[in-house]
Parts: sequence; C-alpha cells; structure tokens
Amino acid sequence: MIEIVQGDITKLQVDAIVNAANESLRGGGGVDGAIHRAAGPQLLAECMQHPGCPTGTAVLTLGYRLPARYVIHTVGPVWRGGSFGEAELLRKAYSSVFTIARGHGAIDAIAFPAISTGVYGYPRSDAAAIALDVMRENDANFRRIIACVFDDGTATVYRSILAQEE
Ligand code: AR6
Repeated sequence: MIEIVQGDITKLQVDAIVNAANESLRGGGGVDGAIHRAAGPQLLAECMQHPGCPTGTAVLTLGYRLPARYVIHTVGPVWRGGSFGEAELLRKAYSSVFTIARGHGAIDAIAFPAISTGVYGYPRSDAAAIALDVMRENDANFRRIIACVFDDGTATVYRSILAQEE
C-alpha cells in the first residue's frame, strides 16, 4: 500500500526517511537542508565518513534527532533535457534505496521525498511516474511506503497517477 503524505518529511514517524542529497553528502538546501537541521550535527559527522555517493547510489546513516531511526541518502540526476540517462538514474536512485532498506532487516516503514524535482529540475510528473513505479515493485516487502510530497502541485501529480492505477 503506497501512501501519499503531504508535509515535512523530517516529522514522519517511520523507520527510515530518504534524503535527496548530492554526491558530496555534505548537506545542501531543500529537503537535504531540512533533514540535516532536524537531525543535528551528528548526521553531518557521520556523512563525512563516507567518500561520497555517486548519482543513483545510496548510503544509510542513523537519524539522530529525527523521529526516524535511519536516513537513507540517495542522489538523483540533475535534469539536463532527458537524453542524458536521467530516467534510468532516477529509477536507480529509488531502487538503490530499496535494496539497502530490504537488506537491513529493521526497516519496515519508509518515506521518500520527490527526488530530483526541486533544485535538480526533473519534470515532476515524469519523476512521479518513475517514483511510484519503483515503489509499486517493492510494495510487498514493506509495511508502509510513503511518498512524502511537499507542495500542492506535486501532491496533485502523485494523486492523479495513483488514481489512474486504481
Ligand atoms: N519534506 C519533504 N519534501 C521536501 C522538504 C521537506 N522538508 N523540503 C523540500 N521538499 P530538493 P533535488 C521537496 O531541491 O531536486 C539539495 O541542495 C521539494 O519541494 O530538496 O533532488 C541537495 O543537497 C521537492 O519537491 O532535491 C542537492 O544539492 C523535493 O523535496 C539538491 O538539493 C526535492 O527537492 C538535490 O536536488
């Protein structure tokens, strides 16, 4: 069952929230900034132990002051017009998170932001179709999969895709 929740992902009581990070894993703006602010400085300290996170891959850390026990950081592609493998890389970012979460054993409820659709400029309906497709592929393995949408436009896009599937 895929749920759409509109609001701030840092407030969600789930086992893991997903961060739309950048390859340096040194923090940034958008949801990345919000997660680091809410988790506190220990999150950056743990991230600094990683050499980085190439686009399409993912890294697990603790959540520190977040209600979520873990953060899975992934990096979506920067939108460059669509002919630079962006769709494959976005799919890979979502899939890499699920691979880590499935292998972990204690992650049964997980929430994702709309990766790449902010600063990285990915068209949100194309990104939403990929996000929901990979979520559906993994649905049977989790108690809760939450698509956490922030703005009204993204919420509308996600809801209309899910409604078409029903
Ligand atoms: N909770 C849920 N969603 C949020 C929140 C929040 N607190 N804040 C923003 N969003 P973006 P990207 C939504 O730009 O496009 C960072 O600087 C936002 O409205 O955060 O993958 C990183 O360090 C949008 O729908 O991520 C990278 O450098 C979605 O989250 C770069 O931005 C993603 O927007 C990554 O860019």
